[in-house]
Amino acid sequence: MNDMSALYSMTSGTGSPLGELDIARIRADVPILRQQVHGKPLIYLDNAASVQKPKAVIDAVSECYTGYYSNIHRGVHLLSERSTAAYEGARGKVRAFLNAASAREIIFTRNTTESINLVASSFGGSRVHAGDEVLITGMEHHSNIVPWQLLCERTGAKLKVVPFTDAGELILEEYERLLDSGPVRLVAFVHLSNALGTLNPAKQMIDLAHARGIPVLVDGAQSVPHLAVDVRELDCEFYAFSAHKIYGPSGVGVLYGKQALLEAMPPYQGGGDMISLVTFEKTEYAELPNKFEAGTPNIAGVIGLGAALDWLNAIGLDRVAAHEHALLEYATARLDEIPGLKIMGAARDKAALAAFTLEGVHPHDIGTILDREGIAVRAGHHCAQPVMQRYGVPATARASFAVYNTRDEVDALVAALWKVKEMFDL
Ligand code: C6P
Repeated sequence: MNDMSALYSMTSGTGSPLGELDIARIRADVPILRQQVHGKPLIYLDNAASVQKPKAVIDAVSECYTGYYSNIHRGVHLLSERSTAAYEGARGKVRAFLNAASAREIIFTRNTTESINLVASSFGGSRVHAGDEVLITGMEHHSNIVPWQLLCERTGAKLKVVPFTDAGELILEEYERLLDSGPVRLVAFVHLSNALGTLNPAKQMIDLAHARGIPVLVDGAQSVPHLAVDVRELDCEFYAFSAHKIYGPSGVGVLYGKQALLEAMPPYQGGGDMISLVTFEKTEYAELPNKFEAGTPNIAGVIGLGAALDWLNAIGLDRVAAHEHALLEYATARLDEIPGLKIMGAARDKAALAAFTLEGVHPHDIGTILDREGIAVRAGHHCAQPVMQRYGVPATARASFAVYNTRDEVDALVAALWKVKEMFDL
């Protein structure tokens, strides 16, 4: 926590460490929350898809473009120096945020999806061969399935999948069995499931893989906005996330990778900024992290990510996690009051979201009717179709929380769901 955390200091007596005044201040920081939709105040509960942006982030992006924007790493002029310093400063903030050992271990990409594709292509392409196995879990987002399928198609390797229980918890005995049952070259699993809210036992899973000498990639797209992540404590080889889910701009992703591994991996893409010398005969690649950042990156977006991390750190991730936990507990209890509503995912360790079905109503209808009430939720398969297949449903409605959400908003959601039932005569 830094000095600004004193701004957010009252306790609420609702299980949340953030009092009403704190939440009011946090909400005041996020301009879009003052919008109306369909003539009603916006209640934004689609944070797992993408979170809304604090003014500090919007300002950082705008100040970059209005004050000092230029391309980075290239010019000797003042603007280029300033842009480079701000861009590399943001890399330093990400390093500190993840507690990575070095800023060289932080690669900027476009999003989580590209971070995972980078590893599948570069690490997978050089280390995974015919007959080898890649182990994922049954609750992965498509972004942590399809890149491995592509790799397996290319190499003749096999994709193995760890199953999970009806409650949405990975079956760890099966995980261990699969780790031992073939030549697994990489484990890739989601830290916090976007479809179930399950918080997987990342440290335990990484230790189990390491005991067998197997490297691990963690998909942190949903976890980083909700809990403090320490990559050195986790000891994972790779950790991927997106800026847009952690109060930053869209179009920026992060890949953390252990330095020795990144150094040994071939480049993912070729082009400008990732080289030290090019001739027609041969190219020498740049040092980390540039080796993996070909072409002009999203400069202002990266700087915006740095501002987002400052904003979140000022509140304190421990308090964010506790607030959202209290909110989820409250939401779960209130949603459970509605007959015919079934929450999908009841893991003991769960965070940030409640996905549900309502008997007799298609999730898309739920989403459309809630929208008319000013409430934004996501309805669909959440890019996790195998999870839907596991439960035999086509889709769910999902309310997902951010630090700015309140109990009143949960009450409004519940009231609107009662309206949905009335409309369908249920
Ligand atoms: N999930 C959701 O509504 P990108 O699109 O690359 O920023 O993130 C992909 C991704 C990867 N892993 C997990 C666990 C995710 O939840 C997501 C994005 C959004 O759930 C959009 S589909």
